[in-house]
Amino acid sequence: MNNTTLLWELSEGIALLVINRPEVLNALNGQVLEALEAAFERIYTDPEVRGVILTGAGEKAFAAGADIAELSGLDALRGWEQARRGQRLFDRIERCPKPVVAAVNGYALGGGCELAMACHVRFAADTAQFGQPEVNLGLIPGYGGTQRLVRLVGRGRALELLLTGERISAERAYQIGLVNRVVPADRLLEEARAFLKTVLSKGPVAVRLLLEAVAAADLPLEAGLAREAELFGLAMATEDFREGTRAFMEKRKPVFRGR
Ligand code: DAK
Repeated sequence: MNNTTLLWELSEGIALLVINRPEVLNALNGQVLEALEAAFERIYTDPEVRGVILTGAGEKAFAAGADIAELSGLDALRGWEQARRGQRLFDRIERCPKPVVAAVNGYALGGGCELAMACHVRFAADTAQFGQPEVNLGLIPGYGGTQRLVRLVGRGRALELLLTGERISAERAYQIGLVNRVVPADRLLEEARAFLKTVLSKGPVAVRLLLEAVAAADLPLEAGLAREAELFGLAMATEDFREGTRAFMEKRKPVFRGR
């Protein structure tokens, strides 16, 4: 399913999605968003896809934000519509039943940083830079940045980034909890793949239930705990759980079947 603005490669159950507009630092225009919508439609439904890596083409950028040329032509109503559409897409990425890793290979600014934050985990090249520079354009984030950044790094640090629009290094992003790992740029995809392979070696149903349970961490604690208990009960009803416990007692590796 190759589209020139979003490249797709499936290997060993891992879909590698590459935002492909390097001439404008992979700025997110309507075409990229549309291609991402189609890609996640497939990711949700295709059993061959078990995990996802999202990255940007070239060495400079993951995505340097929304396409400013396209953005400048929007009126209030179109802006609101686009915000809701983008938020739905980013929400779909965050709620994806298969693990999604952002491999941040360069600038992740504005909408690019928001896109990375919608992924389940973020690996950054040591050359990557992060920021929410919307304020420099007289804007505020419109793809969930004010909400996800606060949840990831805390209100004070989020406000520092949002109010100044300043860019921070991968190392600083790691210190404040914005990224999970910083790795040498030439090892980024390898490390993201190795992480996903580890996850994919676990019980597939448990992985899916974990993603669902952690998504409930946005609910009030009591509701989140109730969701955890339901999903825990569901896990106990699976063949994978019986196989996992039996394999432990028989001192062998489990063979999970995903049911
Ligand atoms: N959009 C369009 N083109 C971009 C771009 C962008 N975001 N970022 C870079 N480019 C283009 C440049 O214009 C340049 O094109 P040419 O001049 O070669 O034709 C080319 O990419 C290379 O960029 P530079 O020459 O500037 O490269 P440098 O290495 O010198 O600088 C930089 C790299 C990342 C520091 C710089 O390019 C830069 O500051 N870029 C803009 C960063 C930024 O402000 N991003 C936008 C943040 S605001 C919405 C929801 C969300 C959003 C918007 C709407 N709705 C719901 C409607 C999100 C908004 C944002 O993301």
